[in-house]
Amino acid sequence: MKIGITCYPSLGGSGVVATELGKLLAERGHQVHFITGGMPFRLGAFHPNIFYHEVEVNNYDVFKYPPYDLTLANRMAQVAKNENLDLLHVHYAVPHALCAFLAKQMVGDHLKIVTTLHGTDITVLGYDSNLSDMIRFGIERSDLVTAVSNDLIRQTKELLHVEKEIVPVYNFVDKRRYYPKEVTKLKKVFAPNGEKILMHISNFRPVKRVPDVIEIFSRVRKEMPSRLILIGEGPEMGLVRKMIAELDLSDDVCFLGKQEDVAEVLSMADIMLLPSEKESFGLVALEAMACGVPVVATVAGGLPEVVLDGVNGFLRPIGDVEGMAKETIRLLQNEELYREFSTNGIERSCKTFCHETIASQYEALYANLLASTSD
Ligand code: GMT
Repeated sequence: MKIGITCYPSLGGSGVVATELGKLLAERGHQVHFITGGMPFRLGAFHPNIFYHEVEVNNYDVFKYPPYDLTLANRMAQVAKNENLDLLHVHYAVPHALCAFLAKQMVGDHLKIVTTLHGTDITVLGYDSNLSDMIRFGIERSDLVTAVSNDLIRQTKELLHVEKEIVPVYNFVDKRRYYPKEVTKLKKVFAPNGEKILMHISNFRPVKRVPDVIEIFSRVRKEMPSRLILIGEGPEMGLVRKMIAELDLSDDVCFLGKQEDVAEVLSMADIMLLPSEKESFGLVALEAMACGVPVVATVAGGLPEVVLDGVNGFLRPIGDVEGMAKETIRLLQNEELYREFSTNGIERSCKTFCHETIASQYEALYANLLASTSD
């Protein structure tokens, strides 16, 4: 198949999933064309089946708002025509589903549109009355729509009153890269006296509730020597730094900024903290599980479909920092329980979220779509 993929290329779970999927499809012999506003950050090494088409937005003085959407639609249509694409798989509904629809109008009905909903495209932007009708339209005009969790499907139907079938396809982790790595030396750098390492990775947006991470850490640190590693960057960083200074935690918190390859760094963690307010899936929780790290998180969105409470992590209500700190301490003080959770997480990541299984699922959906429309 010849597949066009569009996603946000910078940091973010949807971009990671789109890029990793593209690489897997290329490995399976499909021709994959990334049509994006920049080089997807996890694209990595050259592959003969992978092509990159940059969307270059015109910043002409007349434009108050540079026309990303129109330029993208135009580029999609160009690539679809020149490369004879079978389908465009767009990740994140806004504006990508609409751009794909426009490109299809330009190219013809033979070009199929697959849209994957990732989370905030529905759970945040779906509440904006300036966008909601457009999001519903984009979903309904896609030939196939998938979402990364059952909870996201439920929310999409409830919020936007979408009638169209939405197929659940979970995110995945590539177990050839994500497994518990030997990091004894590296761990000594961050926790020289055998301190426990708590970790949080996100885009530091308000929905991630990073201040709760700090609250949890400050409670855990009172009970046992521990360190907190924060990975990522975003709008709440200033607030987070201030809070860390005020609580006098600076000596025990380490900021690693944006990291491209987190597989190694994850293996250093003893616990992954994800106290989000909204989380359609929680890719970072899955990546942590694959590296043998138990997750302490909230009962938000699709997280309970990834992290099983009392099996490979603990889930507590949103904002329950006391409860999450208590469960973190319980796990860190009980070696047997910790080992069990760690093993359960690895097993679950390999079985339910295996990269091979999910890539086959997408492949089958594409093939059915193309077969059903060519009859
Ligand atoms: O986490 C974010 O805010 C980024 C966002 C994105 O679009 O990259 O993540 C969403 O998609 C990820 C990949 O499917 C999911 O793992 C995240 O749970 C989801 N984020 C939210 O729902 C807040």
